[in-house]
Amino acid sequence: MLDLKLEDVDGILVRYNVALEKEMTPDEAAEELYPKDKLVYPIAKAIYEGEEDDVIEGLEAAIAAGKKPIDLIDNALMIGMGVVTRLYDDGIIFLPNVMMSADAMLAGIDFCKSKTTDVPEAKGKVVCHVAEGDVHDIGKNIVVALLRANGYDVVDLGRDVPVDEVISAVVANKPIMVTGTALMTTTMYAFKEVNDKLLEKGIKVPFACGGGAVNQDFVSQYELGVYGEEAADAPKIADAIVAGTKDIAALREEFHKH
Ligand code: B12
Repeated sequence: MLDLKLEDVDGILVRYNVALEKEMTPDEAAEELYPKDKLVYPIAKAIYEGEEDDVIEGLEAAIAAGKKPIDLIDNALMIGMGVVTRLYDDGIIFLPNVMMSADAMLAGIDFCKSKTTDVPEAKGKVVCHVAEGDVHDIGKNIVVALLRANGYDVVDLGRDVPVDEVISAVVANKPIMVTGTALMTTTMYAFKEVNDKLLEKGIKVPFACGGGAVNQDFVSQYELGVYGEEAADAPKIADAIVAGTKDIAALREEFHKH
């Protein structure tokens, strides 16, 4: 874990609320949002700049300083992606910048995964995918990395996965859980189709869904859906299933976010 105390996290959140002034350049606006932590700052900056080599260099330095690679996904890479998302949502940077940052982020996630050697024995199989029509796969990749780090055997179907391909993979692999990620209001309805086709085949596997487009209310509208807000919820939901909670209503209750 990074040595981020609650006060530090509050500090980061306060910094995210800064009013970005119109006359600022994008780089100046980004500078306002970076965390001050000496190890996290260069990683967040490299994500914003889309510099993959610098992301890896920053991660190597943090690991050399004793940080756990898997924790750096949430505590460093995600902070950089948070800066990019904020600047994009505020119209300060545009799609080409976001694409470069996303690639740097994905390279960082891969690097952290490759450095995670203390993988426990497999607890069960999980099938992961991004909804049909949706290419946003950063969140899904974090879900996959955290599930693997927590001892799950993951069948990663990738992004923009046709509904029927999800069903075939579930039939072939008999997972303890399926995950879905959707970041667009146009793609999230594929989850309902996955749900219905699984039920048609009599398969009642918990279907954990997350991603910016969906919320608790939406995911609870289909029988197998269990909403997870954070990627870190995915291994927790899987652990609950392995521990014996197979009932969807009980899982929803346990992972309900108020
Ligand atoms: C990065 C990004 C891109 C990148 C994606 C790169 C990639 N490889 O993923 C690129 C540049 C390619 C892109 C393209 C597009 N994008 Co875009 N993109 C974004 C952006 C800025 C950030 C998304 C992101 O990665 N967030 C960080 C990740 C980590 O978050 P996350 O996936 O939600 O995951 C977190 C949780 O949700 C959770 N989670 C996720 N999945 C799961 C699953 C389970 C089981 C659990 C428990 C948890 C969980 O874990 C993570 C945190 O711990 C958002 C803006 C925003 N505000 O979200 C727009 C956004 C998603 N994009 C948008 C759009 C419209 C597009 C384009 C159509 C743009 C265009 N005009 O071409 C295309 C999409 C093409 C397509 N068919 O998909 C819109 C969607 C609007 C909508 N409501 O539908 C957004 C919201 C921007 C906006 N405000 O308009 N985009």
